[in-house]
Amino acid sequence: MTRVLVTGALGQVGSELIPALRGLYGSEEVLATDIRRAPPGHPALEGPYEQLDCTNGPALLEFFLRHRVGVVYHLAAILSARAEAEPQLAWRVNIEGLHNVLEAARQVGAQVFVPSSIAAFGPNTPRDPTPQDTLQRPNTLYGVTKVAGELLCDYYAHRFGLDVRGLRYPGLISYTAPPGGGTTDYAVEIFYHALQYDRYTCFLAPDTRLPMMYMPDAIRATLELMQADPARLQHRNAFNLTAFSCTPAELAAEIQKHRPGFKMYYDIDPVRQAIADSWPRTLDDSAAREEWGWRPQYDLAAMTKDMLEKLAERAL
Ligand code: NAD
Ligand code: AKB
Repeated sequence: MTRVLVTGALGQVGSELIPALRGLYGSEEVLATDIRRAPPGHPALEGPYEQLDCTNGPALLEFFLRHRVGVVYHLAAILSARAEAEPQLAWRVNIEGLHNVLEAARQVGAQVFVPSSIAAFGPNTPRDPTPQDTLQRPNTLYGVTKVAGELLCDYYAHRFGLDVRGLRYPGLISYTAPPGGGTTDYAVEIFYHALQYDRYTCFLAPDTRLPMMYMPDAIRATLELMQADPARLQHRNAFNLTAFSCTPAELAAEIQKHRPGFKMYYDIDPVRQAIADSWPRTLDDSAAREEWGWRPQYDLAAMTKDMLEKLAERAL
């Protein structure tokens, strides 16, 4: 039986990937880990859970050997806004942590999933739509670590034959765990504020268009890529992935269709606005569609309806 390790399992993605993986492989086979102690009631605690710091290479290798890890989903990271505030930490976690995971996986021959991001592009990249293979000169520390990470994954695949795959996630929208300090966090926060206060003050300008995706699509894409026939994968790693693109004003208008009293205000944060302005507005994900059959299921309208319904149910 394949034992599956998830790093950064308490985060926005891990909180939904863990139950999906346990549904596929069985609870005991999926080992959830994070640097933090898991809060009571977290889905990660419905099976094995351990604290594990991915920047500790020897501890990580010992974990791989002790549990005979066959697949690793490496989600531990520092996201864009926090990385600008703590660049040294972001380098350690995003680069040294990734290197430790790739080294451990190389030593035991494990399959690896590593997320990249729309942050791997920069202000000189064509933005509308951003091609799969194009100029990547990001000017954020998070983006620098994502490009370096993509290249490191390619290197391990070519040099050591490691089966390492990855997606460039767009901004992810979900209701299980809060986002971890990114630039697209507004698109999650807005729903909590809409339901609680019927108003939201957005830190990005109304016309800031960014690629987005509802978490069920992101989880399905992750599992589909990992199960895809390797013979069909020309890219393997760092696939562009998108579902829809929207601006804060468009998202607010969509929420107003369900909550006519909802009001949107703007108080722009120059740091996060500059980050967003350097990212793609729309993405060309035709490589993912052609090489492993990617198709999103949620557009802006379907995502908004489901988010509002699910959050309202949770509040009951
Ligand atoms: P998150 O910030 O919600 O979660 C990251 C988790 O990593 C946290 O639970 C944190 O405690 C943990 N962590 C931090 N340092 C660690 C360490 N040294 N060792 C072990 N764990 C550590 O992030 P997320 O949104 O779940 O993102 C997962 C991956 O997806 C990241 O690589 C991120 O860059 C990528 N991604 C996310 C989004 C998004 O919108 N959420 C978009 C693009 C890419
Ligand atoms: C962030 O805003 O930092 C993330 C991402 C798009 O990588 N959500």
